[in-house]
Amino acid sequence: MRRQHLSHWGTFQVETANGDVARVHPYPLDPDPSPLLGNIPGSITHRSRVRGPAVRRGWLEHGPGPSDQRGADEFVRVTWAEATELLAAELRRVIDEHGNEAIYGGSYGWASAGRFHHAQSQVHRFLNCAGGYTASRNTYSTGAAEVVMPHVLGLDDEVYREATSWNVIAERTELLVAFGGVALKNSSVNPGGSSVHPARQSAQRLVDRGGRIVSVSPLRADLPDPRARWLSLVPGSDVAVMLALAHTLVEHELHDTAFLERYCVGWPQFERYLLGASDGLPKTARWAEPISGIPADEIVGLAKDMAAKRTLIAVSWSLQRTKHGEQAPWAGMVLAAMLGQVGLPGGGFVHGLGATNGVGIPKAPFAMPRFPQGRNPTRSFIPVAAVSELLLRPGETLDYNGERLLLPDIRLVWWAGGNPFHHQQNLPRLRRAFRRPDTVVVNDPYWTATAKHADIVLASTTSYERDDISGANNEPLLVAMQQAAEPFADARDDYQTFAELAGALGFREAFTEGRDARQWLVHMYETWRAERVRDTAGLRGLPDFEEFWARGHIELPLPEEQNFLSGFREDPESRPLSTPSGRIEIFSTTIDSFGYSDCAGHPAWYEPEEWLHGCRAEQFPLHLIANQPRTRLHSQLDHGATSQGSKVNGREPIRIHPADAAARGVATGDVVRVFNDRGSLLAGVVVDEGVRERVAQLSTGAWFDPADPADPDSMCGHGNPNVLTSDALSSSLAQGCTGQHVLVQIERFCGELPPIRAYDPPAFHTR
Ligand SMILES: Nc1nc2c(c(=O)[nH]1)N[C@H]1C(S)=C(S)[C@@H](COP(=O)(O)OP(=O)(O)OC[C@H]3O[C@@H](n4cnc5c(=O)[nH]c(N)nc54)[C@H](O)[C@@H]3O)O[C@H]1N2
Ligand SMILES: Nc1nc2c(c(=O)[nH]1)N[C@H]1C(S)=C(S)[C@@H](COP(=O)(O)OP(=O)(O)OC[C@H]3O[C@@H](n4cnc5c(=O)[nH]c(N)nc54)[C@H](O)[C@@H]3O)O[C@H]1N2
Ligand SMILES: [Mo]
Repeated sequence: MRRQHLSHWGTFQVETANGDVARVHPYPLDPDPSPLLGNIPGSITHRSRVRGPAVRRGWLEHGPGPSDQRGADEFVRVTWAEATELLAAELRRVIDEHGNEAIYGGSYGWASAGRFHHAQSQVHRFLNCAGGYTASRNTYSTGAAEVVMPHVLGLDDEVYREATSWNVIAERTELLVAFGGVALKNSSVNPGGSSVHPARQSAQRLVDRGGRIVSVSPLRADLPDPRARWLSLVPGSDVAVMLALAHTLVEHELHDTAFLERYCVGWPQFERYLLGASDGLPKTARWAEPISGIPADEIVGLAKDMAAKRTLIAVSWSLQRTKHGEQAPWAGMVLAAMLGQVGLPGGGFVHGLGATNGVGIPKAPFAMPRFPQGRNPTRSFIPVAAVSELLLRPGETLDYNGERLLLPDIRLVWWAGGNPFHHQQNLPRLRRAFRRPDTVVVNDPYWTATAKHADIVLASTTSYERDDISGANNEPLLVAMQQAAEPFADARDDYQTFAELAGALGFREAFTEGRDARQWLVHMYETWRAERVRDTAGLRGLPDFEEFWARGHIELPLPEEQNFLSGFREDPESRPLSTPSGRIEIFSTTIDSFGYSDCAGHPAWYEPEEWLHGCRAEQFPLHLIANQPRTRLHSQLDHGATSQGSKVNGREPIRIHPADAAARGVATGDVVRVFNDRGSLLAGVVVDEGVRERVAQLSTGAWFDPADPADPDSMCGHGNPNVLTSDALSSSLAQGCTGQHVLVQIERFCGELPPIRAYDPPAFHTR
C-alpha cells in the first residue's frame, strides 16, 4: 500500500517492505523531482540508527561534569524509564544550581519536515515549560543578511518570502545577473517541504525568450541553464565587482538619480566612497580587475547592458556566508537601486534566487498550521554560529547588532533535530568546546558525530515512522504525512520523549495540554482551518481533518505572481519600508552609530582573510568552496544511494581544476589529503574544467569520521570540510557563519586508506 509523505526535498508516495521504505514515487505534477529522493529507501533500518536510549559510560559511572571522553567513550544501553529519570534529575540539578540560562537549547538544525513533530519546536516548547534556556538567533543560512537587511530594507525573511517569482522572471527579465549563480541543486529543497520545482523550466523559458543569464561564480555548475554565460571570478571578490559596476554606472551617468532621490537615503555618502572622495580610492573597473580576475572592459560592458535592459540582480546566500558577508546583499541591493528598476516586474533585486525552492514561489497570504513553542522567560541568546565562543568563553562578551552580549556559563547542551558536527566551523575547536559542559543531550534517529559526542542519546523516530502535517512558506501544497512504517527498534517520537520527561518534572499537562500526537494534529489543523475560513474567502472550501487526511493533500491558493518591493515602488509615502527613514538605506545611520571598524554605515569593500590574495594563501594556495551538497540535504541520509553514488573511493568528492591536479600529480579517482593549520581530511579527486583555477570545491555533509576519536585534532578520513573552516564570524554587526570559504593545500595521500567508520554505531558496554 502507498502512503502519502513529504520531505524538505519533495512530495511523494512511499512503498514499504520489511519495515523500511522500498520505493518512493514523486508527486506526479512536479516537473523536476529531486534526485535526493533516492536517499530515502533503506533509511529506516540502516545500521546507523539509534536503536534505543543510550548513556555515555563515563557519564553514567562518574556523573555529570566536563569530559575529554566525549566522542571516544563507549555507550551503555538504558531503558526509557532510566533515561527519563537520569535526565530529569540532571535538568533539575542544573536549573537549581545554575539557573535556566545555563542550558543551551539553541538546537539549530533542519530536522525533518512536519509541523508537529518538528524537533526544534518540540525541544523549545519543552525547555520553555521548564523555565527557559539560552537561545540562538538567526541561521547558518543567512546569518549576515538577516541582521543587515532589516537595517537596509526593514524586512527580515520577507526578503526571500516576497522575492520576485519565477514566472515573472521567466517572462519579463531581460538580463539576470546572478552573483553566486543560481545553483539548481539547491532548489531541490525548501524548509518544511516542497512539491513542484519550477526553477529549471523557468530559467529555460527566460533564455528561450531571448533573455540572458550571466552567472558570476567560480564554478560553472552554478549555471541554471547550459546557455547561460559563465563569468568566473576570484572567490570572495564579488563586492569589488559590484562596486566597479556601480562606479561605471556613475561614470557614464547611467544611474537613476530620480529613483535614488525618491526611494533611498544615503546616496551622497555612498557616492563619495564609490568615487574615492572619502578614501582616495575610486572603485573603478580597473581597480576591480586584479582583485576579481574579471577584465575591466567586461565589467564596463556588463554595467552598460544592465542599464539598458530589464535587469534582475541576484545575490546568492553563499556570498554572505563569509567574512564581511553583510556587504554582498547590501551592495547588490544598492546596485539594483542605482538601476532604478526595483519593484518593476522582472527587474530589481533578489537575494537567494534558487537557494531554496521557495525563493521564487509567491508566498501564501496566511500562516501555516503551527505547534506553539510557548515563551522563553530566559533572555540570554547568541548569534547561532557563536556556539564555540559560548562554550569556551563563559563570562566574556560578544558584540552583536549594537548590543554587547554576555556569554553565560553553559552546563547543559541540548540538541534535537540539528547536527553541529555537520554545521559548525572549525570542528577541532568545537570538539574542545563540547568537552566543557557537564552534560550533552542529543535526540536524533541516527548515530551522527553529534550523537557520538553526547552523554545522553535519545533515540528518535524518522518522519516515516509517524503521522504529521506539512506546512511551508512559499509552497502550494499542504500534505498529510502518513506513517509508512512502525517505529524502528526502541525509537520514540520526540513528542513522547518530552512528554515523559515533562511528567517526571511535574509539568506534563502544561507540555501536552492533555493531547496525544493524533489529537494535536487534528487540533492544529482545525485551528488553522477556522482561522483561514475567517480571514480568507478563497479557503472557505477547506475540508475537515478527516477528509484532508483521506485526500492526502490540499492545494493552497497562492498569489499568481510576486514582484519584490512593488508596493513600495507604487506608493512609497503610504507604503513606506520599516526602516528608520521609511526608504532603502544605502547609508544606515543606525549601523554607522555602532562604530564598528568591520561594518561601516554603507556597503564597502573589505579584504577577507580566507582568500587568494591574502598572506595565508602563500601557505595554503587553494581556495576551497564548502558549499551545499548536490546529493543530499546537509548531512541527512549521507548513507543513501544518491549520496553514496557520488563518493570517490568512499570519500566525499573534491573538484579541482586540471592544472591544479596536474601540479600535484593527481587524477580523478585518487584520494588526497586536504589540510591547513586547523585540520586535515581525506577526499576523492574529481578533475573538473568547470572549476576556476586555484579553486577547489568540497560540499558539506560527509559524516565526520575522525581517525582517532580521542584526539580533537585527528584527521577526518571521510571529507567533512568543517574540519578546515574558520569559525571567525562575519563582523561585529551580525556575527554570521563564514563557513563557505577556506584556504587549503592539497597533496596526494600515500598512506593506507582508513576504513569509513562514520556510519557505525559507537562501541557499547554491557552492564
Ligand atoms: N562549511 C560550511 N558549513 C555549513 C554551511 C556551508 O555553506 N559551509 N552551510 C550551513 C547551513 S546554511 C546550514 S542550514 C547548516 C545545516 O546544518 P543542520 O541543519 O544541523 O544539518 P542537518 O544535517 O540537516 O541536521 C539535521 C539533523 O536532524 C536529524 N533529524 C531528522 N529528523 C529528526 C527528528 O524527527 N527528530 C530528531 N530529534 N532529529 C531529527 C538528522 O538526523 C540530522 O542529524 O549547515 C551549515 N554549515
Ligand atoms: N541539494 C541541496 N540543496 C540545498 C541544501 C543542501 O544541503 N542540499 N541546503 C539548503 C540550505 S540550508 C541553504 S541555506 C541553501 C544555501 O544556498 P546557497 O548559499 O546559495 O548555496 P551554496 O551551494 O552554499 O552556494 C551557492 C554557490 O555559490 C558559489 N559561490 C561560493 N563562493 C562564492 C563567491 O565568493 N563568489 C561567487 N560569485 N560565488 C560563490 C558556489 O559556487 C556555490 O555553488 O541551499 C539549500 N539547498
Ligand atoms: Mo541553510
